[in-house]
Amino acid sequence: MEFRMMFHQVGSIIYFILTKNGYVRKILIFIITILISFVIIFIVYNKLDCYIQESKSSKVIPRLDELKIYTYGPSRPSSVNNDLIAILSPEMSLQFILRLKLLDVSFADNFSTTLLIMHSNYLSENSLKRLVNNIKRPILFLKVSSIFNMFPENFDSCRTKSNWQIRGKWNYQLMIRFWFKIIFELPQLQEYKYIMRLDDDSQIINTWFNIFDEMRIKRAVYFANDVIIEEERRLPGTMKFKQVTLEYQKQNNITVKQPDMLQKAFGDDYILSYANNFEVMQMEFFQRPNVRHWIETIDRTHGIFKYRWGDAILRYITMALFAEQHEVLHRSQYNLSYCHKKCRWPKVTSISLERLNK
Ligand SMILES: Nc1nc2c(ncn2[C@@H]2O[C@H](COP(=O)(O)OP(=O)(O)OP(=O)(O)O)[C@@H](O)[C@H]2O)c(=O)[nH]1
Ligand SMILES: [Mg+2]
Repeated sequence: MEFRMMFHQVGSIIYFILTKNGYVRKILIFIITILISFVIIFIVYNKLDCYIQESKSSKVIPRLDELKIYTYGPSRPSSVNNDLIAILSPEMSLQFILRLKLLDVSFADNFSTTLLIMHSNYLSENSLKRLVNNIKRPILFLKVSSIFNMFPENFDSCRTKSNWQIRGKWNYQLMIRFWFKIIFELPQLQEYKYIMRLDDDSQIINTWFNIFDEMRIKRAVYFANDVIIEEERRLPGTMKFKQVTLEYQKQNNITVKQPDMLQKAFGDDYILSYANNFEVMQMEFFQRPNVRHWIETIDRTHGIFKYRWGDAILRYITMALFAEQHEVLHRSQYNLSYCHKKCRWPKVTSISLERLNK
C-alpha cells in the first residue's frame, strides 16, 4: 500500500516537471540530477569506504615487540624490587606533569619506583625536559600508538558500528582491551613483578606507604580499589557477560576461588566491579595459564567491542574466579585516599609554570 502511494507521488513529481515550460523543467531536472548523484555517491562511498581504507593501510599487523622503551636525561637508581607505576595517556599536558609531581610527594617509596608513561602522541623535547626536571623518580617512556590499532582476530573494525566513541572510533574499547589483556603481554614489561595502574584523571591523596611492599609481605596478587556497580540499564549487553562467565565456568570445569564473591557479583540487572583506575597487579598471576585462557576466551567474544564490557567488571570477575580471598588487598582496608575525575587538581598557575620551566 505504502509502496503504491510512493509510486504515485514520484509519478506526480515527474508529471509536474514534464508539464512545466522548458526553462523551469531544465532547472528542476538539473537539481534532481544533482540530488540523485549525491545520494549515489554517499551510498557508494559508504560501501567502498572499508575497501579503500583496507587497501590504503598496510597489511602488516603491528607487533608488541616492536615497541621500544626509551628514557630521557641521565639515568636514576630504581627500585630493586622491580615495581612499576604505569600511566596510559594520550599526551602530556602541564596539568598532567603537576599531578605527577603530587605523586612523588604522596607515595612514600623514596622515589624508587619507576614511572612508565605510555603515550600515543608525540612528546616534544620541552615536555620531556619538563617532566624529568620535575619528577624525582626514574621515568621510562613507551609510545603505544600502534596498540590503538590492534584488534582481536576476526573483528571487523571498519564495518562494525561503535556505540561509544572517544578520541577515535574504537579508542575507548582498545584502552579497555589494553588493561584487560595487552599489558600482561608486553615483552617490555616482563621484568616487572608488580605494576600499579594510575589513570591520568586519578590521583592518590595524602601520604601513602609503599603498597608494593605490603603486597609482597602478604603475597597478594591484586590491590583493589572500591567496589562499584555496572548496570544493564546504563550499558545494554552488560548481563551477557554473566552468561558467558557461567558458561565458561561450566565448560572448563573451573573451581571458583571465591564462589561467594562470584555469586554476589552477578545481580539480575547489574554486575559488580572494581574501580580500576587505580589498581596493582602481580604480573605472574595474570600470566598463569588458566588466567591467560580466560582472558583470551573473553577477548575472542568481542564483548569489549560489542557491549563495552569494561575492564572494571572484567577485573572483578577475574579475581572472583582465580584469586584467593587473602590474595586480594583492598584500599578500603587501609587509610589511603584516592580520587578519580572529581579531584581538586592543582591549578596551572604562573608560579607552578615557572617552577616547571626551570
Ligand atoms: N594513549 C591513550 N590513552 C588513552 C586513550 N583512551 C584512554 N586513555 C587513557 O586510559 C586511561 C583510562 O581512560 P578514561 O577515559 O579515564 O577511562 P574511564 O576512567 O574508564 O572513563 P571515565 O569514567 O570517562 O574517566 C586514562 O589514563 C586515559 O588517558 C587513548 O586513546 N590513547
Ligand atoms: Mg577515568
